[in-house]
Formats: sequence, C-alpha cells, structure tokens
Amino acid sequence: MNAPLQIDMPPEASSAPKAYKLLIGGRQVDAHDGRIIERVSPGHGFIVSRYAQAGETDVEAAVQSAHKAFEAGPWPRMKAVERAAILLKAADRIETRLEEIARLDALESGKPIAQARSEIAGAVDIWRYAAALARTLNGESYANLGDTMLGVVLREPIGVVSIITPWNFPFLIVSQKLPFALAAGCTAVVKPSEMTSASTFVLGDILLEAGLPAGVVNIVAGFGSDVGATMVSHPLVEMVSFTGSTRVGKLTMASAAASLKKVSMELGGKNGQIVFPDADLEAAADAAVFGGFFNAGECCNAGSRLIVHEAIAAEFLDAVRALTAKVKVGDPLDDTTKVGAMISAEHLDKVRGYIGEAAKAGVVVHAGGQSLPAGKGVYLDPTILSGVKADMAVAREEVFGPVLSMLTFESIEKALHIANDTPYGLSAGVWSKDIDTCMAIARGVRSGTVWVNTFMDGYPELPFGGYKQSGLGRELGKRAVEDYTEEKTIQFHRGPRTA
Ligand code: TXE
Repeated sequence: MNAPLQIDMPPEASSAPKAYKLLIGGRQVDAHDGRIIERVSPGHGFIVSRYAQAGETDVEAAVQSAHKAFEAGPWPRMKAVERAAILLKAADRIETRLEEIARLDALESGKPIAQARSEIAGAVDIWRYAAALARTLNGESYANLGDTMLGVVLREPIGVVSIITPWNFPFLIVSQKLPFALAAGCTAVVKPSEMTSASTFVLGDILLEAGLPAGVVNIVAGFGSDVGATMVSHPLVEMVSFTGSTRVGKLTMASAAASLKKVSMELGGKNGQIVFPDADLEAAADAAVFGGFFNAGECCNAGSRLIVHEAIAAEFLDAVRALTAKVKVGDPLDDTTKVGAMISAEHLDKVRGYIGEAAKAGVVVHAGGQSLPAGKGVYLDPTILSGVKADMAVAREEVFGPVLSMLTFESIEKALHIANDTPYGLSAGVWSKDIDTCMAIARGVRSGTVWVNTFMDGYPELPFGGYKQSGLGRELGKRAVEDYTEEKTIQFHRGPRTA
C-alpha cells in the first residue's frame, strides 16, 4: 500500500469563513432570529461558509416579496426581449465569476474542481438557452372556429415558484430551473441545500448586478423540515420545482396537493448500463467507470448498475477494475482529481453500510486500491461489487456513492427485466454495435433518458426527467419555459350571439 494521500489545506482555511446573507426583496439580510448555519468543507474539514439560517418568518418575507414583485411588476409584464437581456447579462457574469463559483461548489460539496468548472460552464450555456426560449415562448391561435370566432391561447407566467435544490450539483441544478422560471416571467423563492448554499447566494448577487428587479428572486438558506416545508405549503406559491430524494419528493407532492399546486420533480435513479458482447468494450468500460464514479457516485444519473452479458462478464470486470485503479481520488481542489470527497461523514457511513451488507450476502468487493487521504476529510475508494443479485438492496436502492454493482444477463429480455425491475426510471445506457439490440433496449427500458453507446452527456436542448418514481415533468428542452406558465384561453366573438 502506498503512503496515504495528503490533503493540503487551501488558503481559505486560514481566513474567516465567507458569510452569506439571505436575499429578500433585493436586499441582503440576516435571518430574523440571527441564526446561522456553518458548513464544513468535507474535503478538508474546516468551516468554509456561514449562511444566515432562515426560519418561517424569513420564508414568509421572501414569499411576500416574490408575490409583490409578481403582482406589481414590472417583471411578468416586461417584453421578452428585456427579460432575455437580463438573463444573458447574468450568463456573462456567471462566466466571469466561473472560477470563484466552481471553487465554492468544490469546497462545499467535495466535488473535483475541474468537474465543477465544467458544470458552471454548462450552467452558463443553460442560462443562454433559457434567454433564447424567453423570446420564442408563444401561445396558439385558432382561426378555424368559424367566421365569428377567434380563439387565442396565451401562455402566462404561473406566478411565484418555490425552487428547492439538493447538494450534489449546487449551481447546475438551480440553473436547470430558475432561468426558465424567469424567462416565463415568474418570480421565485429559492432554497439551496443547507450544505451547499454559497454558490446560489453568489447567483443572487449576479442577478442583481444584471439588473433583475428587486424581489423577483429571493434566496433563503435553511433546512427542509421548516424552510422547505413552508415554501411548499405557502398559499401564495403556485408551483414547486424540486430536485432531491424520492422520499422528500413524495412528502413535497403530498403537501403541494393540499392547495393543488403544480409540481415538477427530479428525484432519484437506479440506472443500468447494459453491455453486450459485440460492444466496443474499451469504450463501454470507460463509460462504466465514469458513470459509476462521476461526482463520487452522488448523482441521480449515476450508472450504478452494470448489467453485463455473462459471456463477457469476467473480461469486462477486469477491464473496469483496471480502469478504476487509475481513477485519482483525493483533494477536490487538485486539478487532476477525478473523485473528490463525499458530502458528509453520515453519508459515507450510509454508503459503507450498503457495501458491508452486500459483502455479508456473499457479494465480492473490489476496492479501487487507492490510498485514501489521511486525517480530515470524507473519502471513499471507488468500489466495484460483483456477483450482485437483482433483489439485493445495493441493486435496487439509490446508494449515492462511488459503488458499482455488477449483475449479469444472458438474453435481451433478461437484461430489460433487470433494468426495469426497480421503482426508478431516470436513465439507462446500452452498449452494442447492433442496431436491433440497441433499439430493443432503447424502446424497452422505462426511463426518461437512454444513452446508446455513450453515457451521461446532456444538452440544454434535450428534455431531462424520470419515469416512475424518478420524477414528474421534464426540465430543459424547448418546452422548459412552458412548464412555468398557465394557459389562458380567450375567445373573441364578433356579431350577434348565435349559439
Ligand atoms: O436529499 P433531500 P438529501 C438522494 C440520495 C441521497 C438522499 C438524501 O439518495 O442520499 O437523497 O439527500 C430539502 N420539504 N438524493 O438529504 O433530503 C432539502 O433541504 C421541503 C437524490 O440532501 O431530498 C434540500 O434542499 N424541502 C438526488 C432538498 O430538499 C425539503 C439529489 C433535497 O433534500 C424537505 C440529492 C421537506 N420536508 C439527494 N426535506 C438526485 N436525484 O440527484 C428536505 N428538503
């Protein structure tokens, strides 16, 4: 075994933690009762940020402010071109501050800095895409209802939207929601995860700098049980856009149902990559490692189940193990790191629990073989489990860690059965050179996305979301702005009433 990797303390560790205030009504304010949340960098073990911790009184102020900005305007009534100009300015400002935002996300979530940079660059692209959609949002007209009738269907902003986001992609996920809500003319209250709020507060700054009117976006840091829950149940909120666990998604939907709010849900996944013997096995192994260990597996799209044809299972396992041994685990701030820290010690314990259970049940555990950092920090060596059975917890539940479970199949039907045999339906991948095989899997898998000979790429143009318990509704894609609108039918009649 090599000597354990050393984690260098970054300069931030020797200065005071950055402090962030709530954004309410265009002003940065302390929490009503002065409480704060301290975030410890999971990669280094020092307090990296302090956020004002909202309570119900602060949420009330934030919702009232969003409501006022919606009712009094000007935001919902501005020309689309004016709203688009502000979104474009925001995109430019995000690009200018990319390094700062990426570093905050890396420090607070433990993700590798190089990956964080590409997420922020992706977010810039999404803000620009949303700006373009603002200008193409239109309704429908019906001149085919007879000479005396003209039907017009307007797309009007739905109102105040509560946006609740998790810790795994702090800046990217808010960017999959907020710019589309804004493009539609909505106002918003945003709650980032209590563990990774800093970059969302920076986004608040950026939006004010870009000329967003006060109160259009309000940001509250805090916990789900009080802040999140109030954002969902508040009578002045018309829609809830949530990304997080399926468990909390269900609670959120139930609460939103009490006042019949619209919901958009991006929840968990238990995604399979299905590998056939005729595939480009080198590419498939590379994608298996990427899909399993990207963002330390803390990813709804993680390809956490490798479903491999039994004829190549041994060879493929060797290839994946060899590549895994080369995946560099370590300091999130090191440009060459591929797997950084996990989000928290509690989460690490949960993931280790899954590995322990599987081992007890006879599964073979192949660790990546890295020497993990000594001292502070929450790290787990990428782990491959072979001999996993489809009914084991590790094969059915969202582990949310760098753990790849390998299962085998002998026919297309069996592969499909395994892939679909979970409550989730977010994404899947298939590797084969045979178009019929690819088509059979792509059509047969019940999931929102299927990658064919690729894995986990995403584009703002393509809708993203889940079947079954992976969610409700789609984000991104050309209809993303429409999701934040209501349809209003107006019938224009001319002449004497005949009906
Ligand atoms: O998610 P939560 P957590 C999964 C993953 C992970 C587990 C727990 O399996 O291990 O969820 O992560 C807010 N009303 N995913 O605890 O709890 C909360 O404050 C309203 C899947 O972070 O769902 C945070 O802002 N809001 C996933 C957000 O909801 C509430 C992403 C998500 O928190 C609330 C992250 C409530 N009652 C975790 N309770 C993915 N699909 O990518 C909590 N929140």
